[in-house]
Amino acid sequence: DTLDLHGGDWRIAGVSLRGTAAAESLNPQDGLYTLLVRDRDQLHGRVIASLAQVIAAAQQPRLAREALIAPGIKIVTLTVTEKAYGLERPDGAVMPEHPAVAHDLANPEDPQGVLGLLAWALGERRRRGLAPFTILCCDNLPSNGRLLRAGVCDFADRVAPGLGAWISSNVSFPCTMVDRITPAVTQQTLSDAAAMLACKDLAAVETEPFSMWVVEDDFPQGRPAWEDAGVLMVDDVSPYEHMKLRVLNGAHSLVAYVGHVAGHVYVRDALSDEVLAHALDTYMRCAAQTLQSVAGIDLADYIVATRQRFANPAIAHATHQIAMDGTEKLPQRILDPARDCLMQHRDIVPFAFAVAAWMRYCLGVTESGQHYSLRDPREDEIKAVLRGPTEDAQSIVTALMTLPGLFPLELRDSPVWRRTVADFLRIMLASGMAAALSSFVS
Ligand code: CS2
Repeated sequence: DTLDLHGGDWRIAGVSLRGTAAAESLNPQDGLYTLLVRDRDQLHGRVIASLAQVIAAAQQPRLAREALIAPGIKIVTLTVTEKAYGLERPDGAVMPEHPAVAHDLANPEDPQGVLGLLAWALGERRRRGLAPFTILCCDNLPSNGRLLRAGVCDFADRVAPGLGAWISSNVSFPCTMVDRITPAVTQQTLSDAAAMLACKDLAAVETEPFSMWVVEDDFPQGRPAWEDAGVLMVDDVSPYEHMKLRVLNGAHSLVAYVGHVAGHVYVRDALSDEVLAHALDTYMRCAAQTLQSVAGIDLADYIVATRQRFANPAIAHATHQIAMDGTEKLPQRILDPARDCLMQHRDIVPFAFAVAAWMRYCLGVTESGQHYSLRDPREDEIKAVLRGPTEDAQSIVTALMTLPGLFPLELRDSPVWRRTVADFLRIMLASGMAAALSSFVS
């Protein structure tokens, strides 16, 4: 949008760390791709031309490294999902056993993961006397810039003592809050784009009309005039981040677990269940009570708008897509606000319901008997602790609550929290999700 308004010479060099599909589809199309925007009864399409090239780092690691040390690179943005970083929470220490981190600690000159590549590139830029780039994390992590700063510095010090301190004082890691629902691409995406363009576009993507970007304004090497395209450039992202993670993403995870287990393939189908929609409102109102006020936003309106976005009949957003990586998502979305409510003697019931739904999901079978993969990096560990009889709610709660590092201590130690979760889980197991939802909203 900014290029469209002002022109100029900013461009994006994309790097895929693992897959090759983006490079294979985009490069033969000169980086052009269609963005389809699906509204309730309208479909808009637009060809985006901001990508200069895409590098598949797994195939061309040298090209990826060269891109990162090119003098013209001013900003490195990241959208790699929560689990790709290999960072401990909340302090951002590296997880030495994370596969990409382990590889890069052993091979710092041939890095493959996020932390390894960033540390290598910053070290190299420093050695060559090039200004460092700004690192912009766009993933749904709490205080994403701060967390990533801690991780990159920790990693850098492990491979090049002193580099961490240099990064800490010379590299900026602004925090962000990015919000736009983006379902996985399907054949429908590609055929709608082809019909609109009268030619094939193998890199089309689709999204909803809503879009919100909030970015901490700390770009020592300069940046595009994003504010002209509606980005809120602020001093402190955290009120927006909490609002989004706790209200929108928390509710999204709730719908995903309840919906997937109950057989709703898409979020919009789940929302057509009135009791579920009501439960969702109750959940969001409770989560909103844990927030400070957010400049320019009426939280009641935000809740209504969020529900309407989820219900958008044109968006086929799979509950299983959102349900994945629960152990990475639960803390910032559901467990942190639950802990806050517990400590402040507020209502914990909606959070306990959401956690019970996640635990029910962890059993790996829908109510109609279909087995599925949890799509969680800790899937094996979850299966191992759940081995044995899974009819007993209390033992499931105990097993999952004691997964190392997942639940805050305050929740682990709270009999009332454990009991409330187990009570909902018991209803889910004995009488089903619909009965549990009714009991929650009654
Ligand atoms: C979703 C998010 O998949 C998920 O976990 O909750 O990707 C969500 O769609 C985005 O954060 C919306 O901005």
